[in-house]
Amino acid sequence: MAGRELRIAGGIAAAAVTLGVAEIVAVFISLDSTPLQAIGSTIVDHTPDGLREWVIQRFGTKDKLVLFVSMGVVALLVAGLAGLVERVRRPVGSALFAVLGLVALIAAVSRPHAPWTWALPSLIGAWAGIMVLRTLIRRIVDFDAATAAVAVTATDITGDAEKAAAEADSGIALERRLVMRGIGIALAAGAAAGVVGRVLGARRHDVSGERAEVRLPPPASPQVEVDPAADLRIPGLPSYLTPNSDFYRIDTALTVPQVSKDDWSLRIHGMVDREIRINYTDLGSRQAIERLVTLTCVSNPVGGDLIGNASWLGYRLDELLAEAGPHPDADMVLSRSIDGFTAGSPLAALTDGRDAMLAVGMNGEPLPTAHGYPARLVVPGLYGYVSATKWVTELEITRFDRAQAYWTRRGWSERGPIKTGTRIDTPGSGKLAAGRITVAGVAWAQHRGIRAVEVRVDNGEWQPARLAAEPSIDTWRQWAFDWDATPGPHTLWARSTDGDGVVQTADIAGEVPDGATGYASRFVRIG
Ligand SMILES: Nc1nc2c(c(=O)[nH]1)N[C@H]1C(S)=C(S)[C@@H](COP(=O)(O)O)O[C@H]1N2
Ligand SMILES: [Mo]
Repeated sequence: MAGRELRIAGGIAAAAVTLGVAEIVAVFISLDSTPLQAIGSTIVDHTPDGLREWVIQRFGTKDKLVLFVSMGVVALLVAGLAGLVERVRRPVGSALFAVLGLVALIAAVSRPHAPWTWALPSLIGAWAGIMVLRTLIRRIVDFDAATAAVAVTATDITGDAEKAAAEADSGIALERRLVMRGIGIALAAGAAAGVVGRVLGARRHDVSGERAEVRLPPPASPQVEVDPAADLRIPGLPSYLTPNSDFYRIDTALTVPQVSKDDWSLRIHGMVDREIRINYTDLGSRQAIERLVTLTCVSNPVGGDLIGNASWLGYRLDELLAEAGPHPDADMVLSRSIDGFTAGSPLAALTDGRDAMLAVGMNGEPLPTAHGYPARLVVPGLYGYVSATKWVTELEITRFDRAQAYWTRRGWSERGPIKTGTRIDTPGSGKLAAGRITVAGVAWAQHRGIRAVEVRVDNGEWQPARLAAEPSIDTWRQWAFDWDATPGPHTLWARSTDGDGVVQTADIAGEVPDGATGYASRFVRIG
């Protein structure tokens, strides 16, 4: 390695120290306070809509991985550059470290609910990185000097040239070894600190232990018992209830927030007669309900899988809100999560008698941490982005003309009632043998229910599909259609009619700003 490469490696090693030290400091503060985490979350919150849509389309729920890999690549490049330009008397690389550290620090303390201590990981990390960078660069300069000395030796000394050159060479080798050892130690120490910090931090803040101990309250009758006829049991068709481990996850959180039930509380405030705060133990004195509700993401494209059905255990929101006494001129409930995400729900949707709830259980278990432990909102009939706040800590009663929620500020519609949708799950697209083929899927129009599903082959007549039982109008409904497939290419179409008798629209619309529309379709080749 020559001087240039050594400088680049030195910069990268110093960056490793910065990030590693920051991870260690963050163990005592918060997982979200590290430079990568803070900058990453800030990027998530400020990504232009077009880019966000593109990333989600290309990478789906791997978007967070893509973000971290991209940040890693940028960090490597900048660190290498910092090493390259750093000089003993002109610490340009150190200045670069300081600027980036400051950026991370500002990002960290600007996170919602972040106390000033969130500045410490970036501050101490950047300081440690600069110290290491300075030390390594000084060594590299010594190495360069030794190399230059050899050049001089080789040209100037005529006498015992070979011996002198050999001595000088071994001097260079020694300097180089010293420099490489320094770089190696810094890299290893940085990486080790990073790993140890992550593991210790995760362990210290992890709530899966206490979650496993939670005993859910018994729900009032009627307790959920799913009619077996809700499941058609057709291969390729997902089960009526979505297991927690298969349930889609969508949120802006880069790491799953770890909120202890002992620290959690829900504050109901704003346009209310009396502000109230409810903690987890207070909930125990209230009557819980258990309900089947299908959640859907507004970003679900036609045919997509950002939809899942669960039985939720929780507390009626109309009752909790009544305790605070919303003012008659209020029309919005702005729910806020521990990490600053907000959703704006129509107050009417939470108080019109539907089973809107503060959920603590999902499919018979405490909420999984990724789905909002210890408490989240579930509102039948509204897309998740306007209703389903996970790790919820606040309900602010306000007005749509006064407040804006997270996604509304980013170009999505202020209100998000779920649109009637149909999905074909089976057959998959591809080549199939002629004969009897069962076409099957799911249909949803939460809080209106599904009255009919129809299937059309190519340009033929719409024909009724058979429907599974519908245990609740707040959930999806399975359907199936037996098709005598004839050889050739075919397109299958499916559409639904909701409980009010309204057929879903054929108009094709994208997800932005308020949900995709259009019939479900599947191209197959028979023969
Ligand atoms: N705290 C928080 N809650 C959130 C979100 C979020 O980004 N942060 N996303 C919402 C969106 S867009 C959807 S679709 C649902 C998804 O809930 P799930 O991950 O449990 O399926 O959560 C909602 N609740
Ligand atoms: Mo969503």
